[in-house]
Amino acid sequence: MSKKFYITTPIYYPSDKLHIGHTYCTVATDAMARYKRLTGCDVMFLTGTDEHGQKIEDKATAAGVTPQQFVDNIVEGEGGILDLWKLMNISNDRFIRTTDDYHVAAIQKIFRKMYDNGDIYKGSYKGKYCKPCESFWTESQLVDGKCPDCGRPVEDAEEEAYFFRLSKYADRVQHLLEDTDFLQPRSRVNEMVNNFIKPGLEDLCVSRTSFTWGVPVDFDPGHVVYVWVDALSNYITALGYLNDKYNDYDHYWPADYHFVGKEIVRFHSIIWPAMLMSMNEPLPKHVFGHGWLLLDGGKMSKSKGNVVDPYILAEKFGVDALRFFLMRTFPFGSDGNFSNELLIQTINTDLANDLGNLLSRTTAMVNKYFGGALPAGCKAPAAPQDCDSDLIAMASALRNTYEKDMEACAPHTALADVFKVIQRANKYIDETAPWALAKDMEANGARLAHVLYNLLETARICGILLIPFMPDSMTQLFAQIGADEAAQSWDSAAVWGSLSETAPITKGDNLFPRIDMDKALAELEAAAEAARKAALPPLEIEPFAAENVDFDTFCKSDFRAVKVKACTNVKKSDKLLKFTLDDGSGTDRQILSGIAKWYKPEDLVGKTLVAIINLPPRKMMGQESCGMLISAVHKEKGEEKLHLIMVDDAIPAGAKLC
Ligand code: ME8
Repeated sequence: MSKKFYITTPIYYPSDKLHIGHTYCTVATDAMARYKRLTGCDVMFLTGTDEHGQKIEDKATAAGVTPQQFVDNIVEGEGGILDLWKLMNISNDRFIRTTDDYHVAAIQKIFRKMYDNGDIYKGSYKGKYCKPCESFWTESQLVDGKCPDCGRPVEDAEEEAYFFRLSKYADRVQHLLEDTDFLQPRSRVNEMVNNFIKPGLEDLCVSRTSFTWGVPVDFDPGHVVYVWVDALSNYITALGYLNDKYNDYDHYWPADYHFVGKEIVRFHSIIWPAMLMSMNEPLPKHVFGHGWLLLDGGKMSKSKGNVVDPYILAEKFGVDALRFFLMRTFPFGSDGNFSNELLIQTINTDLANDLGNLLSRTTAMVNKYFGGALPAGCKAPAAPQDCDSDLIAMASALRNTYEKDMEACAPHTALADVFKVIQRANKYIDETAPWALAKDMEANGARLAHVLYNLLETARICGILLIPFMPDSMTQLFAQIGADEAAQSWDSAAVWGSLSETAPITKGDNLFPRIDMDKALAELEAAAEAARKAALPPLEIEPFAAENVDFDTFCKSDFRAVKVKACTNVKKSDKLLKFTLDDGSGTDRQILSGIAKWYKPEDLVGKTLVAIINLPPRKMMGQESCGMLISAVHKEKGEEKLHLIMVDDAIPAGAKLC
């Protein structure tokens, strides 16, 4: 019976379209799943979407649709998550949505099970809440008073809530992290133990009453289940745990690997095992926390506006080249800086130059010198030379090192090893100079055939090991070198000489044409600009002022950077927000601004804004306003829209704008 292998990606928030950073983890999981299938494992590869929570509810409200309509569009709509995974050739066996009925019902049973086991109890929650991350934090966990994950301001929150006895499992979880290879890479263990377990693991708030878009607690329907309890459980509900939709929990669980980004390692390596301990279920074997793809040194995120669109890149460079780049370039456990230049450089060097050239030169020579098939007997040379045995030894040993790398979740190292052999093969062409041998076919024909056979065989072995990364391109490679099914198998990758001596060779298109860097960069910039413009709503701009203002008059206006210390709604006004501002003077400044329609007060705390401060104070709704906050204003479908001008947080309060 074949060995089973269960691997998962995180389930993605359908709050925005996905970017290349999200694609990174799914491609890595796909490569691993394909590798395991290649080796003969019975693989279950799960991905999906994490659709509940306040963030989604808020976004849906802003978009004027129901939360379900909102997530349906991002998951199933054109250019949505399902389309993206299809485009990227993701071979998941199952796809779970946390709004699926079977999952919702199973979550209610899971919650009740932990409650019945005495691990969930009712209490009242007071704490610091980060809305975008949907995470509660203790004072000591905050960094500079802000959310330790995303750096945004947190707010005080108190509500009646259910709690999970996470503290009860602290010792067992610490042992799991420190004394086993559960959490990888090893470097992540200290961070978890020192930052979260040693300071004292507190019980976890696992229900909410402040919004409704979630799984209701069936025995207390005013509460919805905390989104992370709902989300983490997907890994077992998708196998049929406490539901009848699927029936392979006993077969596939425990998971072999959860691949997750580093910022959600905490949930997967502390909360998730504790939940499973509470339910008396086996623990996953490994959690691997990969790094982030960075852009300009920071994490890509829609709110920062620095995302890279995988659709544009895949269309321009091909899906396989993009998949390859992601896996080849960035060590899986570390952060890596994404750039279009690096992408093009990698494609040109590894794919066009090294692999593409090896294949096109070799197949062209077999066609030119032997009419498309080598003669029988070419495998065994009359007089082997050092360079032959060197190449053969390297290629024959490759599968073993590659296997070790892949088993250690180091796809970047596995690919580096494959490309060392490809580079060796290209050097072998220079050393053996087939074109010189071809000048005297009578004397050198057998030697030439042997040289070309060695090259084809090297391409075949490398091709097999590249299947998990570039499946479609490798099908083309095998067609060009005439490798039959047996010669494409995992087993045959360890057996030198598996390619038939007389395999029919076709010279096809270069699998990876060279890319003109400057031209491609300009085209990408134009495509990104077009996408940015298309995403903007049609604007109606205010007419420009006809009259000039004289310079001295303008200079009298005192514009300053101000930091929002507090912001609240003004009673009985649906227009006004009251700001307490740091203007650098040491005394708080109060300004009232009519922007309540466009902003929630809590979202503005901590932001750096621009104010004109030398206007005469005036009273609004009985409160004094000393200055005015500057906004950009335009009309959208006839309706006025205001955007507060926010500037770099590095600008100190009180800095003068001139
Ligand atoms: O976290 N580089 O969903 P999500 C690398 N719903 N990986 C990145 C990345 C980047 N720039 N940006 C995002 C969630 N990711 C939860 C998961 S699992 C039970 C629930 C990765 O859509 C990120 O690290 O915000 C995470 O692993 C994944 O994309 C999904 O992020």
